[in-house]
Amino acid sequence: YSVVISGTGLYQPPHVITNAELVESFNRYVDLQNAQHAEAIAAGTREPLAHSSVEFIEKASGIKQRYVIEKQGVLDPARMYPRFEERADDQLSLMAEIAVDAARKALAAAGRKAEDVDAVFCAASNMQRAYPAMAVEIQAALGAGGYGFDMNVACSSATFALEQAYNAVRSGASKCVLVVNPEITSAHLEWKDRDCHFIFGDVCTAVLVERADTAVSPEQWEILGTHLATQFSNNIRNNFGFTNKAEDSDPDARDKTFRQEGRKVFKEVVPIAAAHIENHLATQHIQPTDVSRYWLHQANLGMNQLVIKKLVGGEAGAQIAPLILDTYANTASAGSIIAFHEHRADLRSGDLGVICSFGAGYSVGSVIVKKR
Ligand code: CO8
Repeated sequence: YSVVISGTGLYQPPHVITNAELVESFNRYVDLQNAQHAEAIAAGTREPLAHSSVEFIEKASGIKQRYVIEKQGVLDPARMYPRFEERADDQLSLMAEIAVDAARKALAAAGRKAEDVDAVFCAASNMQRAYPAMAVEIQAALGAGGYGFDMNVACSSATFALEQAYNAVRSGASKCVLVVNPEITSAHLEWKDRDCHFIFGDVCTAVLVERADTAVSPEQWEILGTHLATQFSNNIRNNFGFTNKAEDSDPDARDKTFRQEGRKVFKEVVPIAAAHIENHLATQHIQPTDVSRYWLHQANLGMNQLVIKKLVGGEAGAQIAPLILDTYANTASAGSIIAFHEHRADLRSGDLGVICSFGAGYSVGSVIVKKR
């Protein structure tokens, strides 16, 4: 069967943190820490913490603000992480709640009802709990049929899930698959580390994938092919996990939240991503310059400019590779899907596009689409 993306949906959290607000609270945290450890710093047994700066953040990343589900806890210099209320087992969990919101929007865009869905893939860089799977809770909350499962390939979770959806529909096993990417990055980002405190934001995206011959959506994107690759690297890592307790490890240790070697990631991932896209397009006899739009992973402005330069030459103009990271920051797996959601209305029937993610793992996933 031919397969189309028939609708997308976006949940945008209610709170914005600007770089100015972020840096102001971070610098207050630094001053408090340095005052608290003044003796050790004076004795030379402890390094003082350094201030962050808005100029650095904007120059190094292109990020200007981020959306978060909860803001006060993040900006409280005595806390520096969000404050969520624990929910009872019979209440809808937070991850499911934002996924249901994005999913309903994608269903409406595609002219579908939840009962038309026969598979739900919840793909994100972290899951709120071990089990039952988030996808099964989302399936039940929507009233969808079939089955659901969770998957995690960090920043490439969405594109990897799109390949699973594409194959399920192409083979005839499923008719209509819902992919959701609830990214609550604010709860696993290290807000106390100036090297990374500005990088991430919260969001949820949803994509509906279905058989072309029965799709009813006014706007459809045929999936021409998908291509996934991974290559192990420790340069982006988070050691939080279910064995931590048994290892008697410190739950507040630095390795239990996001950390990365940003420079190495930048250097190593750009050539991998550019070559990956080029090779994938070649299998379909498409030149990189034949593609009208690249919806790239949204981690770093300079990174996307370099990937595009390698592919088509020149700078990454907003026309060929739109940016959303200035307003959303890095939203892990959801970034390329937000770009696709917000920047496709001007394309015409027959136009080609590539959705591509790259990040932790390392992992790269590309999806070639054509507007019907
Ligand atoms: N303010 C002021 N100065 C700073 C700050 C700051 N906030 N932070 C660092 N500096 C200083 C550094 O200490 C350094 O000083 P010195 O030269 O004296 O050592 C100097 O500025 C330069 O630092 P860097 O070399 O680190 O700066 P870069 O230009 O490399 O920029 C970036 C840092 C922005 C992190 C950049 O390297 C980058 O974006 N790299 C790509 C990273 C990337 O794409 N990562 C993938 C993200 S992971 C992912 O997408 C999914 C993971 C799962 C999600 C987890 C959610 C929580």
